[in-house]
Amino acid sequence: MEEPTGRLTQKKVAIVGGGLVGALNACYFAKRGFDVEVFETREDIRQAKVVKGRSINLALSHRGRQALKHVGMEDKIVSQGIPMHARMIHSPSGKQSPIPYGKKGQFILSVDRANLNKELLTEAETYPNMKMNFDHKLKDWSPETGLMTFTRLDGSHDQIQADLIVACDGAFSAIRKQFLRRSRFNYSQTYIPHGYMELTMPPVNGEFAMKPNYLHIWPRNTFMMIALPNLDKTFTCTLFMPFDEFEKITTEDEVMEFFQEYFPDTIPLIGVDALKRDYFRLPGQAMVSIKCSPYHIGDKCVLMGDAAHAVVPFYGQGMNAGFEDCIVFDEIMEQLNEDFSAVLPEYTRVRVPDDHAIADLAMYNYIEMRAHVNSKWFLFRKHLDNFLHFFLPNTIVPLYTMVTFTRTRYHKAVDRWQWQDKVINRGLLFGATGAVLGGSYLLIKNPPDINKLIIPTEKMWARLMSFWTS
Ligand code: FAD
Ligand code: EGU
Repeated sequence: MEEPTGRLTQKKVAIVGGGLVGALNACYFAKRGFDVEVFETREDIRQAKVVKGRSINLALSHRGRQALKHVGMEDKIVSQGIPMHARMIHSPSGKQSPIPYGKKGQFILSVDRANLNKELLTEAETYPNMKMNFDHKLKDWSPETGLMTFTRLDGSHDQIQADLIVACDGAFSAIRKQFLRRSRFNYSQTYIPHGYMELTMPPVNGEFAMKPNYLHIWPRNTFMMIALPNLDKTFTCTLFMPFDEFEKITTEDEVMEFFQEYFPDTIPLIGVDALKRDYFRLPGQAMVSIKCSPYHIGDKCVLMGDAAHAVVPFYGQGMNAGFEDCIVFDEIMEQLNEDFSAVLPEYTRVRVPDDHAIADLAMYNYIEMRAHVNSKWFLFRKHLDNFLHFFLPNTIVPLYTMVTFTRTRYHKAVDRWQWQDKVINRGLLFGATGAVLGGSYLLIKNPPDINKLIIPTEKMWARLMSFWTS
């Protein structure tokens, strides 16, 4: 068989984790001609009857799509997603207000996590130089030799050696444990006080219960719910709420009271019985934010996706950022001729500032939403953003636009956002100062007769009365 790159001895790349980022990375490394093996704890999800795991659907945007495009998967995945052209803000009274994401034709996609994972695994398997190993849980590995130990369900062990280990084993990465034992490795993790719970909204008479092409949002300060559409005409609603509030609700009646108070319009749509049942199916799930650096050890091992940077989901960017990691690594591989000893440090140098920036942005948005975002405030802020962008399209670009619809480096997007904020504030200050100065000037030039300024009480009353009655 012909080798894609014509190399005589292919280097062996082990990808640990066959989740979203691991499966995509398998395509990237296989495409370059490496001898690729993927090791995944779970059984093949394409054969599994029940797929457990986090969130059912995800918002896919530009960065993720670009990464899929590199391996020829964009069109296929996009065709299986549901476009969301706008957010739909639900007020407590049940009023719905759409706010577009951008110009016509700009949208994000609601994609099914399990389906996306399956498609990526199937695509990876089209490369003859790629081998999948399910039921392989990494227990330990040696940063010195690169020797990995896997355990299997039958209790057996497997030892495998590779030239490069690509850790895509998620937020609780087993590979990362060895990084933590080393000197000069920076690590921070923060659990936020909120948990999330997923609830399904079934179709009504065979149709979507709400308008399908929207990301539905119920912003209620500390409580928030989001709903994304699925191909089977259901919506997956994700309720975000502080853990202590989750714990306060212990009976079916308390569930109904809570929804009656905050999300009354969703009760008939989710259904009273379903709500009472599903609320107690699983406890609230935790969310963690993890930052670390460097992302590599020598020329042996590199962290990508959630293993390198778990972010809270309040920007819809976790998977998108992980997918972008794959492109960035691939670009550096191209520049540096696949020399791992040069590529790995360069990847850390280039990628850390951007992944840290998106982790910070997502956390910032969490704090902001929780502090004072109700539906009125959300509508106001998004309309203001869109308004300024409309009048100054080249000066003011909303942060979410840079994050969601461009490949502007995340840390550059933050810089630009801070600069824009200054410009906007200066603009307001200038406007206000101008008004005061201009007003003063006019007053000095045309000093009003002081006697005319002091209006007798009875005259004032007459004026007020005429104002109200006219
Ligand atoms: P994972 O998806 O966690 O995959 C890791 C894989 O490694 C798993 O298959 C696991 O079985 C395997 N594994 C773990 N340990 C081992 C081991 N020791 N040995 C072998 N294999 C192992 N992102 C978006 O872009 N848009 C969104 O709208 C969005 N919404 C979200 C909503 C919620 C509520 C949450 C929690 C997250 C959301 N995300 C979103 C983030 C997204 O889910 C993650 O960023 C993404 O799944 C990361 O992919 P990954 O492959 O790095 O990790
Ligand atoms: C959370 C959970 C609206 C899927 C952030 C917007 C999210 C998603 C927003 C989840 C919000 C929040 C943005 C997108 C997206 C908004 C975004 C959040 C998808 C700033 C499945 N967020 N999410 N921002 O602008 O840029 O619409 O679980 F409510 S998509 Cl929290 Cl664009």
